[in-house]
Amino acid sequence: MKLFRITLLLNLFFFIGAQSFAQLQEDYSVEENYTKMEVDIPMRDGKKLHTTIYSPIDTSTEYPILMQRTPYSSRPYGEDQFRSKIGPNEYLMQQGNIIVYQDVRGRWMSEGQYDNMRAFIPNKTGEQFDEASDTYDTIEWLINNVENNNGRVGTWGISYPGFYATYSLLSDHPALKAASPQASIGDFFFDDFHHNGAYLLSYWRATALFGYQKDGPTDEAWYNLPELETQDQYQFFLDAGPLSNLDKYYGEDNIFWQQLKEHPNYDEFWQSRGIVQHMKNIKPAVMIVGGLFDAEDLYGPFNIYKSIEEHSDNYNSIVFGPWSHGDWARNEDRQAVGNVYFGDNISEDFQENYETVFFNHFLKGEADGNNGLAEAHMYDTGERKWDNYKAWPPKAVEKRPFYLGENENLTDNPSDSKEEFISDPKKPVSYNNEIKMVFTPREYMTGDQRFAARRPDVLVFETEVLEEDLKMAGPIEARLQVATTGTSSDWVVKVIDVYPPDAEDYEETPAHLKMSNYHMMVRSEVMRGRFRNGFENPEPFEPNKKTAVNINLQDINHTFKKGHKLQIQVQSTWFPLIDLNPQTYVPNIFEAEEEDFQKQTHTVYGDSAVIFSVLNE
Ligand code: PG9
Repeated sequence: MKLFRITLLLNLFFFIGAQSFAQLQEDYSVEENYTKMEVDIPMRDGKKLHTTIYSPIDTSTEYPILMQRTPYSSRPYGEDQFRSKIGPNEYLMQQGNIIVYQDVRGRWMSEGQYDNMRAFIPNKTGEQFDEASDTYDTIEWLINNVENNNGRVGTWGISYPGFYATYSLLSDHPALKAASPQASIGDFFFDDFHHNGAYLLSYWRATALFGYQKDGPTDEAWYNLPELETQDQYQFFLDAGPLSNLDKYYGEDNIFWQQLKEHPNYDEFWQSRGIVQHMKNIKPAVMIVGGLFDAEDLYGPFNIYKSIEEHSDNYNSIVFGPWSHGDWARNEDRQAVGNVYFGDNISEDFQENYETVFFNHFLKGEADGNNGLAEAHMYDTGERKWDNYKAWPPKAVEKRPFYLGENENLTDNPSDSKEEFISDPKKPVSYNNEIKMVFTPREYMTGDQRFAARRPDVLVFETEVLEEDLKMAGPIEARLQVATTGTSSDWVVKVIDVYPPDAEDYEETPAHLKMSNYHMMVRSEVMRGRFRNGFENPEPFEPNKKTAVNINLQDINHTFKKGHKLQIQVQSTWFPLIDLNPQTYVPNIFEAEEEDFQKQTHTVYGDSAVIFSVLNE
């Protein structure tokens, strides 16, 4: 009984503790509340990694260590230079934690050679290293050299830093008690630079960030993004023609550009750099975070969570909100993605009542998993409210096929109808309806798809106006039956929520647009057809032969409201989000010639289906 009372009091203390920070101190200063130290920590092979340590000035108690390892720099450098905000969020910053940032091997002020998505080496010996051993060696040094630490370490990071947080789970350091990989890259063949084998041309400029090796520790950027003659991204890449014409911007010294060109298939180069397949027997507590409209890393968060769930019995949880890449770490009052508004203070609520509770529980508290948080905290992006599930995907779903029927209807049964369109690489379907040059794509994830629906080379299938809510929770599986007059083709499936005619505009709705009849993208994905039977060994199509092409679209948690319509669009170009498929089979599209790019006629048959996970509440 006594233990129960103590536990109750402790939980009450943390509940009060958390509430006492409900009001953040507006004028909080990192410099007035933290000291800063910069050290070069030696790894087992002797290379030193530059590490910045912020420690609370109040030394009356001990603190856990919260660490982020990053390729994007732990600046500002200099022990008298302070970040304005540190840590995963301002609640954890103001409550007091030891916050550590480290430049990963080969980046910025750290020594060594950089390797994109460095491959994990199981059973390392001697001086063999990877990001797991670098994490282990760093934690070992911190625990033994940083004053006032309580012996518990957490890691966090968004995107590439999220990848290193995921990697930290493989360090096997006993002090690592919690990790929150957020929008973690899982595999560059399915996140960021490729989707199902299609190269994301929209990432081409970002190749500069990761392609060049620096000579030694530096606090100045050693790379530049290519300066282009236009801000019209569609026209720039259309005029550029075959990918080989882009070589003039990146020389042999851009190692990553060479790697992209030399490895068009899912070969050992990419497979060895994926992290998902290593997520087994994980021990630290994990909270995976992602954005349901994250254009960069969706494959990673969902598949890392599912792999841990399948292969480990640790505390493993998932949070997906109505966010674009990294929105949950910002403090916008109104949460919107592109033209679509979802609600107020959604990120701050997550930071205070989820992220802070997770880390406090495992790094300062009981660490028994009884923290009141859900296994799966998933935002319904149609209903605009949070759902808490005991499992993700939820068990109570029915796999319901919607067939691509005649007269552009979604039907409950297959038909022997078929729809044809001409796919012309010289006039590809744009992936968005904007004219600008982007570093990486973002707004299209909720973008209006009416501009595409009105093109003859985009097939549109939709339900009648829904007479009741239709809730989808989980993955979407497109099972297409197609043909082409060519020998190569890409297939894009887009899932769209068609708003009613009386839908109201949001503050975010631009003057040229009306939310009336808005065709909101909910989920989309491409399959480079040559990989339809496997990503390692591409295969041509046989002209005019009916062929199965399956596409797994990432999970959703979305209610198509009564009065809305569910719409599916199918197309074969998506430019310049992805590169152009010549539609003539060539061994490597990075080496395709101008004459390989041919207009072809594609066919979609009426026994094609998109299978949704319909939640029967
Ligand atoms: N995953 C994101 C990214 C990787 C590579 C190039 C551009 C973006 C990120 O780390 O933000």
